[in-house]
Amino acid sequence: NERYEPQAIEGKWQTRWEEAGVFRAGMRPGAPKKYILEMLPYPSGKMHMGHVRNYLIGDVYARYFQMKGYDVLHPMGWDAFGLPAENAAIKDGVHPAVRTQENITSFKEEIRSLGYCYDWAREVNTSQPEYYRWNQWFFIQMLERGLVYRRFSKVNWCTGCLTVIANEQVKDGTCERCDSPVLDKEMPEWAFRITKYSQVLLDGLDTLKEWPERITSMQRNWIGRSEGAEADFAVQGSGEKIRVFTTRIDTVFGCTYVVLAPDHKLVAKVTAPERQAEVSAFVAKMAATSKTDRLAEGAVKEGVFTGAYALNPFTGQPVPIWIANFVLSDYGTGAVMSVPAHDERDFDFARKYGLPVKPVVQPASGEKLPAGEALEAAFTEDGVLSDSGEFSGQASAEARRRLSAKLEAEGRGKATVTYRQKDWGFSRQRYWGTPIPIVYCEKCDPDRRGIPVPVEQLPVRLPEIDTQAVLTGKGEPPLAKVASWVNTTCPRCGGPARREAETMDTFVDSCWYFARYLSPRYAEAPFDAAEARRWLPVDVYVGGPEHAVMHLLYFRFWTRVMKELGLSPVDEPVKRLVTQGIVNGSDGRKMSKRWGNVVAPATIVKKYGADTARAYVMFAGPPERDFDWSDAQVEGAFRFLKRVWTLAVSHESVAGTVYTGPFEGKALEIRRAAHKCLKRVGEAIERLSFNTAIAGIMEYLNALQALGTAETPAEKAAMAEAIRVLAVVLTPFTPHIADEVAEAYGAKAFTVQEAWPDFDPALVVDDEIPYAVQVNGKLRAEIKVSAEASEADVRAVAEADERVKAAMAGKALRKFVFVPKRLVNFVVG
Ligand code: ANZ
Ligand code: ZN
Repeated sequence: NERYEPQAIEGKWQTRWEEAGVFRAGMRPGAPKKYILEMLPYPSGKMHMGHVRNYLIGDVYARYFQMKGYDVLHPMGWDAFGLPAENAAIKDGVHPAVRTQENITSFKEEIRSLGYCYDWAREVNTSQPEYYRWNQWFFIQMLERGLVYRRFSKVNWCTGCLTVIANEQVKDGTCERCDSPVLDKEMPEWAFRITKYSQVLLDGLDTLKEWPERITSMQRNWIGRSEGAEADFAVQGSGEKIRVFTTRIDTVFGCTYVVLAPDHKLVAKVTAPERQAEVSAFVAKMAATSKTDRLAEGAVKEGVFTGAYALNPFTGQPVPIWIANFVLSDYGTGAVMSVPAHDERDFDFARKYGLPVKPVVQPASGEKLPAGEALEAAFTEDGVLSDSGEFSGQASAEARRRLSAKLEAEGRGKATVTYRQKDWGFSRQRYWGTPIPIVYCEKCDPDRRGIPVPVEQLPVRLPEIDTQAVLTGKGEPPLAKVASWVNTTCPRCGGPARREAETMDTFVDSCWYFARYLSPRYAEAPFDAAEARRWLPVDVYVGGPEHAVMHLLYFRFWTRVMKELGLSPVDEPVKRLVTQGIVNGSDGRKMSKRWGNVVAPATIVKKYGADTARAYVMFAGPPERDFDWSDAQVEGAFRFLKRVWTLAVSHESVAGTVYTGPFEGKALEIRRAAHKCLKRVGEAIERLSFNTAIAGIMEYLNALQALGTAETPAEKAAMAEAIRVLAVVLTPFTPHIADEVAEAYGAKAFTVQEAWPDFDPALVVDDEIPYAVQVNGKLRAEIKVSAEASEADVRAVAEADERVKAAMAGKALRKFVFVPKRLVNFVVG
């Protein structure tokens, strides 16, 4: 065909690849492996450009390494449980399973239309019992090891919807959906003890050398390790002690008041009778304010005095005990020693309520802070202690060590390490998720701690439901309404019992799916440990940076657990992480319905074909960078492929030319262009610099066009090779046109199954300097090497020349003569 018509060729190649099983992993057992993975999608029905880009990054890489001879694993699956399908069901009564299946079908069709190279034999769907039974299995293993537990925690309870709602849905104490009052309610929930791994997860970050620094530092902050001390302040006139947590025990002599969280358990005990009314009112007000609002930037600091006093453990001096909005009960010990001279927050609070300010750390510069109320702002840096008894004159760091040691020796405190990270509460009042495999039996388990379902009874399947009756969005968790399911028998006594009606957070599903791909139908365990030894860790993982601290932390935690369970040998799931940038609309705003700037992948594929869509998206910028959509550049990508097509068609008569050399003049130029292109594109792909790889191919195309038609047998043979090389370098990016061209030039296999040829080093050097190559003083060859080439480079290129090799064959080298920028001479005999 004279004209480039992608619609006429792309479907054909997709079918052929599929039928031939070209992308099956595990077919090259002795070869080195590459496991290339993109974050599995929530099947929302339609693909957007973010998906296109995400999958292309992995796809280009996967195709390239397949050509380099690797056994490549590149799987795809569905994060199929979750809220959108359930909310849609609440609206229109379509069962989430039905909706999800429809979405998967259409999403998969779109993936196919873009020519992605997935091993579909390993497809995983997290909403299938064969998958989620292993979530349940993990749950039970972790329960036995104390890594899963049941706790009570505060939730936002909407008195109208009769359900738990998220912090974001609470506006001024009322529900965003129905305007009813929202109350704090203590609810039981299931949690993973991820904090047991805080330090391990922190240390592991140091080994993740190929993760973006932005992501590892977000995880570091999220885990939030801080070294500090705990100290006991005795409550005056009572046997109680307030234990505070501080990172600045060196400031303890400057503590002028103590603050408890409003919900601290000692508040009721210490409050003086005459302060009772005011304190209770404040506590109630705080209970009605969400934590987010309490801590919001610029939130006013407020508090009340309890009427009680606590004794400084070092000075024995009494200081007033307050409660305030900015102290949280779930951080540290829920109690703070306040040092207004050295902490900004304490300083503001002291100013507002007229509490004393006492500097006890002086700047290391030797300058002296103004005393007391004259201090204009808190001095928050380390320095030298003053007015601190026997510790005066010590530097902050040293004082911290000594003060902590003293507390410890006296049994009144200790040095501590605290982490900001919280355990992961994972039970959800939803239908469309993994049932938690627990039953409650009043007889065997009066405290309702929960009895695990025996492993051999797994999976606990989601029941069939009357969608409209069960998925209403109101009241108890949906599964609690399914009497035939929720009522069961106790595995211990056989008496009546009730199932846990909450389901698991969908982040559980994505914690280990990368391992399920290794043996997706395995029925003995979540995955086959032998396969894990072959394939883990994932070599390259591509996804959105928005997952920095949830998914990307949770799956690191899960990987540690899988190792402890003897399932997998690795400490970390992923070697190299690539977080792709955003595709904005042509107006520079993130593509969104709201802005009306969305470009649907299907539209582009229909108009220009998948190869144009692929080439454009990969050319538009480095993977990690955002880019703005440009119709003009899409046109440009299409014109580029038309030129590829025209070039291939116009030279078709050279296909199959047999010629063995030598190559000189134009023929040599053609070959040099081809080998330089192989080198440049290969190196760029390995750096994930896909845009420069395509730029290299474009330059190559220009060079071939400029060289014009091939006339002599040498030129024809060189051109035939050059066009095969063009097909090779295009394969990762635009695989359909690549296979079409290669086939016309006599290829017997799919280009992706052909080896990515090694470039010939002699052909890639820059042509500035010609060298005469002599053997025993007789000219045997002329080579060209880069001006920067060293003596060793020139010698290597000369030795690699066929004619030089022939002249030296069977003889021993006696001497090597090197005349810079002129000639080399091999003296042999
Ligand atoms: C006295 C002090 C003096 C403090 C000083 C700081 C500076 P990070 O580093 O984030 O861990 N704090 C402790 N528990 C708290 C709670 N439950 N809610 C609010 N604030 C709390 O911060 C630890 C510091 O935050 C602690 O050190 C404590 O104030 C405060 F010159 O203690 B500091
Ligand atoms: Zn029982």
